[in-house]
Amino acid sequence: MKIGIVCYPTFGGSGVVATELGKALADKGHSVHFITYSQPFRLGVGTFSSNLFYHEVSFINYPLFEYQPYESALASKLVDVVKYEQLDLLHVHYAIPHASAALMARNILATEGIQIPFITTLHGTDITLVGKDPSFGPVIRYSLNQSDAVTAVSESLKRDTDSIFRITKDIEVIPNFINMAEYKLSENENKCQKKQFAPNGEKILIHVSNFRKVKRVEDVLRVFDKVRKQMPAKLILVGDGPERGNIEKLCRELQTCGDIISLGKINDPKEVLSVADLFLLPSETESFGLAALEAMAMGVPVISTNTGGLPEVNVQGITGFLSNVGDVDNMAANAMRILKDNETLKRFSDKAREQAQRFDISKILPYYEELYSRFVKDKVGV
Ligand code: GMT
Repeated sequence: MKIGIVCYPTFGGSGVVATELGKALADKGHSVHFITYSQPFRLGVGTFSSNLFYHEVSFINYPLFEYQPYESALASKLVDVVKYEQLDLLHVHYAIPHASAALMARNILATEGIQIPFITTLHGTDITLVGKDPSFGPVIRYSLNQSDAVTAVSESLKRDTDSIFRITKDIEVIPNFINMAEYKLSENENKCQKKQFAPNGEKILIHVSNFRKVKRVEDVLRVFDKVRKQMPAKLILVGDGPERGNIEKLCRELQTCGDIISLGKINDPKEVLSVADLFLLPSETESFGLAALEAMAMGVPVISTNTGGLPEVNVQGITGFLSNVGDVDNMAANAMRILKDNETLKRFSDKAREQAQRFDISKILPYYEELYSRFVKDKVGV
């Protein structure tokens, strides 16, 4: 099949899922065309594939445009790529504004006798945070109802979408995935070593996110502060974003900066995850929590909140623990329950990896291929 994938290229779970899906489809022989405003950051990571293509959406800079009309530029680019690359299907990740741009492209192409189905995958904030704002509501509802299929990355997101948008389209759940084969680093492959971060054998806690308010990174620092008062520990922060200033202020207040290592944005956090003992994800809301799954795949247990789709990924008392949003005391106590001795830590670590296996790409990719084949009946396979 020839598949067009639209996603956000920047750091964030939806772009990661879209890119990893594209790479896996390319490995199976499909031609995959990414259409977005800059190259998705994970596209260059891993092996090169002659089945992967990238088409940049460009637009003219005109003084009248205080806000760039990206949706129109994207729709026009989609029309162009579908026509000239003879795509069979478009798969758009994150509803805003990708679903409405795909709808516009489909309608334009129909006037020229070209039929192009489009599938919309919902990732979370496109529904639960930004999407439900009245400034977007009617367009999202309409473009979801007009999509040939709509998928959500968790049961929780499906429920949220149903209750917020009451769309008529049936939403299918296809959970996020991970390529477990890539989460086994051999000694010489791994440039990270525990002693680089924890020279005296301290336990290593880690948080990976885009440091937006929804991630509650301040809670990460508060949990770490409580753990560090009970055992020698270090905290690795991976990522960057709008909350950085507040985090720096808080670490000074708590006097923990000396034990916090901020690594900034990292394209692929596997290596650094491999040295961590515990992953912290105290988000306000999380449709799935791909960052937690990536940690679990590396055998790192998770302390998270119990919101959104997190209970579908992190299993209470088995792969980690889940607490109410903001309950940093409970999160710190749970962290201590895991870190208290190496035997317990090993048990949680093994179970985390075992749970991550359930989301291996080999189990999830067939759901997408089956979905595509429903709309590209005469072109099933490569
Ligand atoms: O969490 C973010 O801020 C990024 C966001 C995105 O769209 O990239 O992540 C969402 O999609 C991920 C992939 O499906 C999910 O794993 C995240 O849970 C979800 N984030 C939220 O729901 C807050």
